Amino acid sequence: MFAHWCGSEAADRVRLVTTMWDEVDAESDANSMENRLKVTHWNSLLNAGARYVRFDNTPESAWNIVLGIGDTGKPILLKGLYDLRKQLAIKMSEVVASDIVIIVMGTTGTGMSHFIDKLTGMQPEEGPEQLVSYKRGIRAYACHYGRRRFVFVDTPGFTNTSLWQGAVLRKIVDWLGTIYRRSITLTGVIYTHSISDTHDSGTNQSSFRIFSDLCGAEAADRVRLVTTMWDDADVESAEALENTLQDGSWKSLLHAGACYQRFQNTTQSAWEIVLGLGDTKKTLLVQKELVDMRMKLEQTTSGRHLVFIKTKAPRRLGLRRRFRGLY
Ligand SMILES: Nc1nc2c(ncn2[C@@H]2O[C@H](COP(=O)(O)OP(=O)(O)O)[C@@H](O)[C@H]2O)c(=O)[nH]1
Ligand SMILES: [Mg+2]
Repeated sequence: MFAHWCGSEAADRVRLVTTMWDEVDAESDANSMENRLKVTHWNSLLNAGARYVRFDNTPESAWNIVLGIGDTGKPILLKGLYDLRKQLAIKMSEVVASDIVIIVMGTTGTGMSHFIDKLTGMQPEEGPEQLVSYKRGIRAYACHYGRRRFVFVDTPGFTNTSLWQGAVLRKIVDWLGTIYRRSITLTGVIYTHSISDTHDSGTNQSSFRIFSDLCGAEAADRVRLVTTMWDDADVESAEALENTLQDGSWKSLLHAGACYQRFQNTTQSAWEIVLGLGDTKKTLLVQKELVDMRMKLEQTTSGRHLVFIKTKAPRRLGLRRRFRGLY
């Protein structure tokens, strides 16, 4: 993430500094860690012009590092932050079979995009588009962790009408079907649920049913059911909701092998959830139904209860004006 923020143009402004050398017991271990960092995580930034230095825990050492940078100013962090979303966004055709692909789904507003922002270091998106669930497409962001490339897939989220749930499901399923036709399967499917909601609402229940039917029991071990907004919630009612979900709507998917986790609104917590998935890949039920069994979306387990419209139907039916006020 740090490397992305800096960008390669400003790499010569960067000093990668190791600390705690005076606390090291076995110098050989520290040396091998130092070498490992240089050839793995730090490699691309060093190649682009960054310098590596040891800090000796003395004022002179600190000043040497700072003065060694010189006084050439370059926009580092702000430029990097501004551009990060553009830098990480990839097209569906750029996803490859060796990627660890993780899709995030849930009801709109439960923190799907925020979860991906925490993983990648992207700033939240601004503007009215953020509110319009149906109009948003599927977006994929690629970032490296260790030697692996992770692709996080952000979805528009389900809302409270069957019509829009169908439209969102179609977008998600088109994406999943297209990558599966290219032999790309998923490592993880994350479902976010806001724990600060006071109860398991009808919208949440229907979103979850679509989600669960889309994954299927065989791929359940790839699923992480994640509650968000713990820092915003009343703990007592949040824990009561947590129990209600685990003993109610979520029970059968958990029984089939899905895991339940709390998201603590930190980068570390997001990565713990993601890394806990390992790198096993599986085909989701809807991918088998669509591609292997050649079903139409309307016939699939997740799609058969929904209402589907053609993308341009709202204009033809004159519904667009009615819905404009709602979303
Ligand atoms: N305090 C807190 N805010 C969160 C958390 N997760 C998401 N949010 C906020 O909730 C709002 C909606 O999140 P967003 O990711 O856009 O929802 P999405 O529709 O599911 O993509 C944003 O303002 C987020 O910053 C969380 O765990 N804690
Ligand atoms: Mg979002």
